[in-house]
Order: sequence, then C-alpha cells, then structure tokens
Amino acid sequence: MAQFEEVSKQSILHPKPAGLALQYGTAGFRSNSIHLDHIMFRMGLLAVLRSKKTKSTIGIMVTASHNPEEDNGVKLVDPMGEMLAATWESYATMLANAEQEELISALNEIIEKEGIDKSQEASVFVGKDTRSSSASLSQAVLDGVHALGGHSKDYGLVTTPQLHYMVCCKNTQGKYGDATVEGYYKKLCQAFTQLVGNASNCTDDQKHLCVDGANGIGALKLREMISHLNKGLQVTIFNDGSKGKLNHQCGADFVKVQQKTPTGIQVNPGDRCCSFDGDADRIVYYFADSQQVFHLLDGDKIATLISTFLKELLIQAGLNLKIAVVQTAYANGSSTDYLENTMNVTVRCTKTGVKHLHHAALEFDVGVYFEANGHGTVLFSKAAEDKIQQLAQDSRIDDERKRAALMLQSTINVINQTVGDALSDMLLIEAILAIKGMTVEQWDRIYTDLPNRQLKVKVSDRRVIDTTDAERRAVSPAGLQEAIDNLVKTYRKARSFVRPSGTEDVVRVYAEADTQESADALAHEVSLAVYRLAGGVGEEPKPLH
Ligand code: 16G
Ligand code: MG
Repeated sequence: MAQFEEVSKQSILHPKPAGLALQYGTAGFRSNSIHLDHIMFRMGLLAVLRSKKTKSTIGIMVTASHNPEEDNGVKLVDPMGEMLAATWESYATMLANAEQEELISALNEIIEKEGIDKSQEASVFVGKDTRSSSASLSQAVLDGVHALGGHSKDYGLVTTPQLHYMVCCKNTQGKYGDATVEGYYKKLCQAFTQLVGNASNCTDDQKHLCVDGANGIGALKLREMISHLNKGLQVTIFNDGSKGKLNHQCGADFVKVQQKTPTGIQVNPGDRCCSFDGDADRIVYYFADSQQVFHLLDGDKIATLISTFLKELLIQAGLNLKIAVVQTAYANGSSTDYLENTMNVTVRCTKTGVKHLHHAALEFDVGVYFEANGHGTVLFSKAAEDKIQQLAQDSRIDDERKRAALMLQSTINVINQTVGDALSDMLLIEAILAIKGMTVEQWDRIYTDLPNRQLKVKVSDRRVIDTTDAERRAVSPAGLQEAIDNLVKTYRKARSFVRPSGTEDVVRVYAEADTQESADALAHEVSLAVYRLAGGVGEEPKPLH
C-alpha cells in the first residue's frame, strides 16, 4: 500500500532506539524528551487509525504536565474530548515499542483487530505546551499523521483542556462551541460575566486574584483570556514564564505536595491565590492568614464549594436532579465526612486517574469530580441540561426559580465538561465566591482538613503492590495491609493507604491523622512497612522529624 511506503520512509527519520520500551500510562507517555521522537511519530499514526475507526476527529496533546522541563509526553484525546479508550492504550504501548522493522506489521495488526476501513478520511487536532522540546516533538506527531494520509490541524500552543474542548466542539458540529481558542474564551467569559451579574456590590479588592502560572502555558492563555473578561476579575499573574523555569518550585503540584507557597509569588495576608500546573488542567487555591500561616484549598475544598453551590441552585430551581461528588482515596477524610454528613451529597470513590473519576461522574445527573490534586470538573447529563434549559425559558415560574435556572445554565457554559480545566474552574470558583460574597478564609472554614502527609518509597518492582477497593486496600504483598491496619490503629482519626504510582517508578504512601506529627509518623511507619515487605531499594526511609 502506497501509504505504508510513506510510513516506512518517514519512520526512518523518527527512528526508535533499539530496546527502548515505554508504556502508555495514566496520562499517556511521559519520559525525558530525548526518548520521545519516535513515540510522537507513532502516536500520529495511531491517532489516524483511531480517527478512521471512530469516524471522528482525534486530539493529540504534547505535554508532560507538572513534570520538570526536561521531560515531555503525549496523550490522545477521544471524540467527545475524553481520555483515550483503555483498549487503545495497549495499542499505543504496542506501537510505541515495536522495533523499527516491526512497525508496519504492528499497524496492520491494529487495522485488522479493529476492522478499520483504510479508505476512511482521518482528522487529527494537535496541541503543545511551552516546553522547549514541544516544537520538534509536535512536528514529529504531524509527520506521523501526514505519513498515514490524515488531515491535521495544528493549534500550536494551547492548554491540555483547550485541546480537549476543540475536539469536542468539532465532533459535535459546533454544538459544544466554536472549535477555536477565541470561541473558547468567548463562551467561558460570557458565561462568567452572566454569573457574576448575580453578585451584588463586589469591591475591586474582592475581585482580585493572584495566579501562579507555573511558568507554563496556563500563564500565556490566562493573559489572552483576561482581555475577554470585562473587568469582572482582576488578575495578577506570577510565574508567567518570562524568567523562571517551568514547574520549578511552583505550580499546582508543588503547592499541593509541599503544602507551601510557590516561589516567585508575593503573598500578602488575605490575598486570594491559585496555582495552575504545567498544562493548566489542575488548580489549587491558597492564602496566608494574618499570622502568615499557609492555608491550602485543594481539589476537595473546590469540589465542596462547587457542589454546595450547585445543590443550593437545584433546590432553588425546584429541580429534582441527582447530584454526586466523585473523589479518590486521596480525598481528605474531613471532606468526605462533610459532604456525606453535613451536605447530604452522595460521594463515590474511584481509582486515581481522570478517566476513572470522569466515568463515575457520568452516572449522575450532575457529577462533580475532583482529585485532591486539583484536577476536576462537573458533568451534566443530557437530561439534566435539557431540564435546566427548559426551566430557564419557562415564563410561568417565579423570579427565584428563574434566577436559579439561569445561573445553572451559565454554570454549564462556564465549565469545560470534557476534562478538568484550570482556567474554567478558576472562573467558576471566582463567580461562586463573588455571588456568595465569600472570602477565601470563609471558604476555608467550611471544614478543617485532617493533617496529612504523602511520601514515596522506591522498590525494585512496584507491580508487587496490588490494590482493591478503589486503591484503599493492598491485597499484595502478603502482610502489608495487616501491617498498615495495625499502624493506623495506634493513631486517632487515622487512615493510610499505599499504591504504585502510574507516572513514576515509586510506591506512593498517604497518611492522615488528628495532628501533623501523627500523620508524619504514620506515613513514615507505613513507608517502612512498604520498604520491608515490598522490596525496598536504597536507604531505608528516615523519619521526617
Ligand atoms: C496523572 C493523572 C492524574 C493522577 C496522577 C496520579 C490524568 C490526565 N492525569 O497526572 O489524574 O492524579 O496521574 O499520578 O489522568 P500517580 O499515579 O503518579 O500518583
Ligand atoms: Mg496537568
């Protein structure tokens, strides 16, 4: 086949280093950028096949999110803007690891297994983050797409959620919005402006927000978006990439894991601040109180704020829709307790990774999902959207119901339902705070987080750890769960679990307890149990204090 000749010819320009094996993990491929050229080319090929199979446009994003600047990565976006289907993740791994001379047969295998019609047209949207390696790597993706005869549209520098959005817009024939960056800003900002129209007497001070852009794409795109905001929000951007290094001591992951203010940002007591990660699909908020004590408002606090707001609106609108919050094992115990017992909201726990949360959230009329790390969004079922739409147009209802219905409608439009989106989440959070006249301190006081600690343990093969019950219990190696249970019993309000990371070669340990000292001690003791029972390598974990 002529196309395969082109693939063979081009693939020589993107050679695979013999023996190198990488895996399509939780968030696609991630590695040092020097290993990725052949992977990019091949993901271009795979996206063409996926596009032919689904008869839809497929997205490819070149980014390594919060990883250091030297790394890069790639992930595919499915037709409705969601993560690539799991069966295709294994094709991705197979294709990536085929030796040079096996490439064509690997392609043929996928074509046969999936019954792909080779004559079907293919279309692929490509985006990239600001890493210096992203330019040549996204070119390798485009080379792959073209080698297999696919059409491409290169969006250049965009956030990951913007690319997801474009794919969804395209495949819904514009129903979800215009598949342009300009269209994205217009839709979100218009909805935001409508929402904050419901806030009374907002002072300029209350409108002010400090944003840490992680020296990445989020900072650039936020700057573009601000010009559409009509002064509804006043933003000062720090870590905008003009001097600092991407994700270096800044960004959402740094702030969440280190539980401290990023470098490069000036935080005065009471200032409302947030951090994006390197591809702007995560956001966390924080502030320093009058004693200069740092307070973090993570994905759990965001989920609480948003779900409370939505539940109140549903009640005011008189709509009987089922709302739920989806979390992972990392959700702070206080947040789960507050949601279940004070808010009376259904809470679900899934495995770590956006696709698992997204999937669970689809089961409800209104599914709010957030990982504690700040990745999350809200999904509205088609039925829920229709009911809200109808009510908003109903001329017979009273003013309160009408106002609630219109606010729900604007919320649907401000939210990026394809995936967690720092820009979109930020607008929704800012609107909610403005409407409720709530300060960041008041938001923080809704419930008090249990002190917690996350640690990593190096082991020779992290696959020896197998978990169940949404990663909350370890089933192997033998004795590990029992050891954890016994340790947890010795602390108050304690909980701990371990899981193999999907993005790094480590085992992650989480512990929470009534005091920071206890959480730290428990995390250390559990780390030791992992080290001893799961084949720890290097030095034994040391106590934190
Ligand atoms: C990836 C996931 C994120 C998850 C994290 C866990 C996506 C798009 N991102 O960043 O949801 O929380 O991995 O990393 O799925 P870990 O397995 O190394 O703890
Ligand atoms: Mg990210």
